[in-house]
Amino acid sequence: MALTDQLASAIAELEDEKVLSLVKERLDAGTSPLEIVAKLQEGMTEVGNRFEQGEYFLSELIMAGEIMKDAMAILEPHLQGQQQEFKGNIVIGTVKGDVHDLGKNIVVMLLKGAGYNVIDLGVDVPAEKFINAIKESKAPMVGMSVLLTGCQEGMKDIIAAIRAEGLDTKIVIGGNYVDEKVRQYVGADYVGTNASDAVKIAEQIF
Ligand code: B12
Repeated sequence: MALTDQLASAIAELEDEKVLSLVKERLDAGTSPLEIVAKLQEGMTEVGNRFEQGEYFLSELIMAGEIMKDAMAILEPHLQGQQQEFKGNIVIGTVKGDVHDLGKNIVVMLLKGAGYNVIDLGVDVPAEKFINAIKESKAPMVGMSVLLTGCQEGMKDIIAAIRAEGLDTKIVIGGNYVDEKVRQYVGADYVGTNASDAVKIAEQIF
């Protein structure tokens, strides 16, 4: 896929300095931070494609991840709002076996910005950890991030374990490949493919 956007292509080419200066430039020009995130995500998808085709190796994946982290550090203050009072608790984590967290962290930032108290369990999160956090916080919503297709079965098991506890919480899955079909298969209540979906879904739940 040919990338037409300069920022998307800079991250795909792993041009760290160019990425950071373009992010700053666009913020200064008034581009919405979410639009900038979408371009970064587009570039990261291309990094993934190149990795799949054997053009990039693990070192390039790691490098792309580092560039993305630096770009997010610039964007973070612009993504978080000035909410004073919490609208409620949300538990979130990347499912067991999966350590991808850049996307999840953006979701966390946006939810915080929208006024929720987010309990972030980190990555590689097993069922018990989700269950304990939901019990403790009585969170009406739990978010699960997944990027590895191999972790789908594990996610299904985590959801079944939460349901078996009879907890009154809505389960929202999200990640790069999930869709309605995956949602039905794993037994989640909602599915989202970008960070603003998470906020829209939260508005419906709360
Ligand atoms: C960077 C990266 C890494 C980094 C991660 C660094 C980090 N701290 O996260 C590192 C180098 C560690 C890594 C490792 C691996 N990776 Co990797 N990685 C990627 C890459 C290139 C980008 C991911 C990313 O950060 N995207 C940018 C963010 C902003 O987007 P996002 O994650 O999709 O998140 C957005 C949405 O999905 C959504 N979202 C995310 N979570 C949630 C949750 C909720 C509730 C909601 C509503 C929404 C939501 O909102 C976010 C913001 O809009 C992807 C390619 C791709 N197409 O995704 C491969 C990719 C995910 N990796 C892949 C693979 C194979 C691996 C490894 C197995 C490689 C290896 N041989 O070791 C390991 C696995 C490690 C593990 N156990 O998890 C494959 C997975 C293939 C598959 N079918 O499962 C991909 C798809 C690459 C590819 N095309 O082959 N990876």
